[in-house]
Amino acid sequence: MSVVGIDIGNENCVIAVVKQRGIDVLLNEESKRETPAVVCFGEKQRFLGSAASASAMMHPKSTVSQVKRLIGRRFREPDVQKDLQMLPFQTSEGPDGGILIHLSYLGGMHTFTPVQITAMLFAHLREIIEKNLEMPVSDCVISIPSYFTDLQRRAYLDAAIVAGLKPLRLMHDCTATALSYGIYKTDFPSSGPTYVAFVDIGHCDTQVSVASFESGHMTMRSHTFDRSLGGRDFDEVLFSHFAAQFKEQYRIDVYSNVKACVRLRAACEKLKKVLSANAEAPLNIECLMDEKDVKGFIKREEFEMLASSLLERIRVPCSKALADAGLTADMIHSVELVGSGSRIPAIARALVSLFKVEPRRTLNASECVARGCALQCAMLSPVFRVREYEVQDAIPFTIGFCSDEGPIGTGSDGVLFPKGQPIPSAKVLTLQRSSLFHLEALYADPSELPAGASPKISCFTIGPFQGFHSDKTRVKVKIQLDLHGIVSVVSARMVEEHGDDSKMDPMDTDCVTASVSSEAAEDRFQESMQSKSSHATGDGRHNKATSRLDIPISENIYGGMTKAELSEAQGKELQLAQQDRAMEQTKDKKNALESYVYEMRNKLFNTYRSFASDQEREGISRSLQQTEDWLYDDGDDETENAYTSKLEDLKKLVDPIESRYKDEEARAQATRDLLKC
Ligand code: ATP
Ligand code: K
Ligand code: MG
Repeated sequence: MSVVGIDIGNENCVIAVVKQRGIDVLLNEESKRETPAVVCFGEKQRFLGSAASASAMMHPKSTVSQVKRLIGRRFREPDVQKDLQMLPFQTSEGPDGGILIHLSYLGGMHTFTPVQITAMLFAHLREIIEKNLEMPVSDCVISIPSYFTDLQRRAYLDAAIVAGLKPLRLMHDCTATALSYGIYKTDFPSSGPTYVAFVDIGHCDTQVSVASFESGHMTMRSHTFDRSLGGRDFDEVLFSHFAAQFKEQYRIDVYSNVKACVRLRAACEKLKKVLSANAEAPLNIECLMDEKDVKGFIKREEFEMLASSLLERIRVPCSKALADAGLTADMIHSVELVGSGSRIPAIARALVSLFKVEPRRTLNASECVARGCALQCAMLSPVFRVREYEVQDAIPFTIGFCSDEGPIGTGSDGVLFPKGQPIPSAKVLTLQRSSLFHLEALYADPSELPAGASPKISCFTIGPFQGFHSDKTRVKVKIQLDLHGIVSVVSARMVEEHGDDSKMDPMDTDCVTASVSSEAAEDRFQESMQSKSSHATGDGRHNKATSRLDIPISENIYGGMTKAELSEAQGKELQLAQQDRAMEQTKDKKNALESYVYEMRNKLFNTYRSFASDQEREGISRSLQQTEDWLYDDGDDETENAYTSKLEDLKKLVDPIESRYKDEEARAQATRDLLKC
């Protein structure tokens, strides 16, 4: 069984696996530790990861990046519209309000959802893992931003499932980072918890969490974020600066040209990285547009000035993380800075003034999330033994429930799982109902949500059922917040205690939480159900007996995929993967033919020279030349069969000569052996 952690970023993906001797980060086909989170569609085939970013410039409109920004979101959200303006591919609103991506592929227009594109990335990563480990892989832990909504979590799971993965847990980025920090640290003071702030600045976002560590145990105290503040926004500052400058200086409007935009953005990202290590940097792009070469130059101070409002904004989620955790800066033991977006030197300076300590970089900034996920996967895997360590995570948004009769929950406001509620958790509600009813899950405090996110989560239909009597029957409903941070109604049961007229509180709730294992919560729920009814027997002589009946539940996830859509997507992904493989095979066959031509031409005039007659040599030479010409002409783009049969034809000509040579070799060897004895 595999023990894998996967971090799909907006820019880079990282895969970590736990092996007997420790955690390894896997290398992709280019021997890189990070794989670009890019999918590119060519005329003939799909390119994934490194291959996709290599072909991006050739097919700018058919290259999809930053799909994590789009998954599980609605087309009309203002933030989505802003993102789409920066992305070169074409999109539209789907029938469910989601996003559809349109691009040209295999000579026609194709439409994909963000879930499908994400699944392609997952499938690519799975292939890298399987090549590395030389075995099939499904179990894994996958990182997600803490601010992902219920729908985004479900969409991510769907994408993983389409790709044939089985996520044991979706884990918040900062929780994974905190785990890879805490599990190795043994020097925490024994008295009281140690508070550490984690600041993760990625390509598109900033996430901050405060965790508390005690020996053998960590608890996430807060999760805060700025969903639209990452490395990309610093690139954008440079982009607008140079776009304006070039308009003035060269009279070109890059905004009017997709390819020029893509190229200038890429150059600005490079420039930003150079500025992290140098006081100034040049920008040169040949033939950016209208056949004009452009040149620019910027000093680090000027960049920092242009980016000053961004630097200021980084402090906002940081102070909020402290406040949400109920701490002040002086109570923080240390600040750990991760995510490659944080490599801009001015960022660390902005944080010092807030936390009053120099942020540290103890962790590997680009790998800690994937490593933490791999560790968590090992902890959840039955085959691996990991040091006893408890991870207690918390949900970032308050979840409430409504029924047809109004809000339900522990308070009057319908809150069931307040922000900070441990993951996983379960609650049992006791309601008085006589027939089918609905329960609606929602985010009870929309002000906590990222701007534009819908507070509606899902609707559960409990029933149909017929109460035990004409008036209301007690219905126990179990609501679960699972390890992924996804909420659902998992069971509903009519319960009646005969001969007991003690009144039950209609809002009676039992709460069960657990830190890592979902089974624990499940077991304790079963226990609490049993202990509640332990006095009941089926024996009629007792004046208390319990009847129970399970009620069917159906769920409607707003904007989610149906089972049918999911399996259609699986089928489609298999078909696309097959197409890619066929294309790869064709390329392999073409390469084989090409190298055979070169190899034989060489051998014909060297190794095989004395084994072929002049006439044979001339004939073969001619065939080799013809094949080469064909390869550069009509044969440039042929079927796998065409290449194979050409190769066979050539082999028929060369084989007699090759076998003469081999016979001679064998004879010579025999002679040598004879002489030896
Ligand atoms: P996200 O977390 O938003 O999903 P991600 O995990 O892919 O994205 P990272 O790989 O952590 O993001 O960071 C990518 C960002 O880091 C990019 O914007 C990139 O330009 C930036 N970056 C990388 N190296 C440097 C550097 N030396 N100086 C400044 N920025 C850098
Ligand atoms: K990453
Ligand atoms: Mg990241």
